[in-house]
Amino acid sequence: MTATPVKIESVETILVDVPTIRPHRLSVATMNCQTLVLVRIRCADGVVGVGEGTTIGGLAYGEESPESIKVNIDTYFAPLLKGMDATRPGAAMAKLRELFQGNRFAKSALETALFDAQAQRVGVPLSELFGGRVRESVDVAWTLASGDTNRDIDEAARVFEAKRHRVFKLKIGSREVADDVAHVVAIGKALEGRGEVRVDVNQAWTESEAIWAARRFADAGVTLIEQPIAADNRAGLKRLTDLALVPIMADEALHGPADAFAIASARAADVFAVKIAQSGGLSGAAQVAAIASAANIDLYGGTMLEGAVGTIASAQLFSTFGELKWGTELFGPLLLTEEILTEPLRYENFALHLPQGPGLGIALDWDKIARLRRDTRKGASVTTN
Ligand code: MUC
Ligand code: MG
Repeated sequence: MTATPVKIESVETILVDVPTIRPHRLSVATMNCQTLVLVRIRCADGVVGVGEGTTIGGLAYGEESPESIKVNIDTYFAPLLKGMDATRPGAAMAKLRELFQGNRFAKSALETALFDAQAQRVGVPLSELFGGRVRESVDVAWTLASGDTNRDIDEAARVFEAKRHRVFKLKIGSREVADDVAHVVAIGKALEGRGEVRVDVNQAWTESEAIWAARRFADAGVTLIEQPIAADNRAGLKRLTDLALVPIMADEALHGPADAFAIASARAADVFAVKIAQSGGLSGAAQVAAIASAANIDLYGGTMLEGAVGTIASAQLFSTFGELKWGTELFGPLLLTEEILTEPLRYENFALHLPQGPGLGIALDWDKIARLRRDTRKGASVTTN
């Protein structure tokens, strides 16, 4: 039996600027504000699906900016999608991939909205369209990125006491390597017995700097090093992985299934940071996870610091992975000063708990979003280094 087709009536893209709770310092940018890129797809049967295609630091992190995501969806994707069958997200996405190059974040936002709508239509949580849940919650790490060692220690102690996070990812790479190492070692000592310390260098180091630091991190008990060197230096990442000082995680090097296959074939990482946006959507991310699993590479559920929509979409997918050894970092909404849901996501006992409702299982506060959206408010700015 085939489903009765339902036309896609409209595709709307909304930029929402939300200040962060503190400056979030990465080696590539300092964020004082996050711009959420929300997509709303209305279908002829009255079902409305939402998605998110948020990035970090404007154009500092990825090839798409919030503005380019919006303009490309409005100009190219939306006119093509209008009139297509909303009950066939796979067919709609195949057409978009055939006609439009790149634009992984835009595609991810649209695919999420299509799957949200379809899951609502059939009355199941989105996770059920990806094989069903293996877990009802995902562990959530917190990123320490204030740029100040003591402030980071206080922040970690606070969220640990509140039973929110016990894994800490330290953003480094913008200072001298020796200063970064001292910062990490100091935080590791202060948190001993109260949390695990990992680092994310966001590509900032040379290979020799990474080897020097990895030796010290191994002694200091750091459990994971994320993307220490340039994304395109796959051979270097393999050499670091082969050194086996501290497990190496690929992040920026991983732009979907083709990269996953190449990195897995070369065994150039121990862990994959799977991100729905970087993978071009939920199904691309599911393929990345399948490749990792076939290659005995561990999984970590990554984020582009999305707000509630992208975060819960990611959680829905990550809940279906057979293994998720390194947990997730789906804390994006907790970094923001404004709540855009009528009921916030549930962070408890060091984990994000998945909702039971159909689709994404969330309800957006559209009045609040109307007040925050960029076209009704003065634009907030991103400071790059
Ligand atoms: C990244 O590089 O992993 C994830 C957490 C965070 O603070 O930044 C992001 C991006
Ligand atoms: Mg990273």
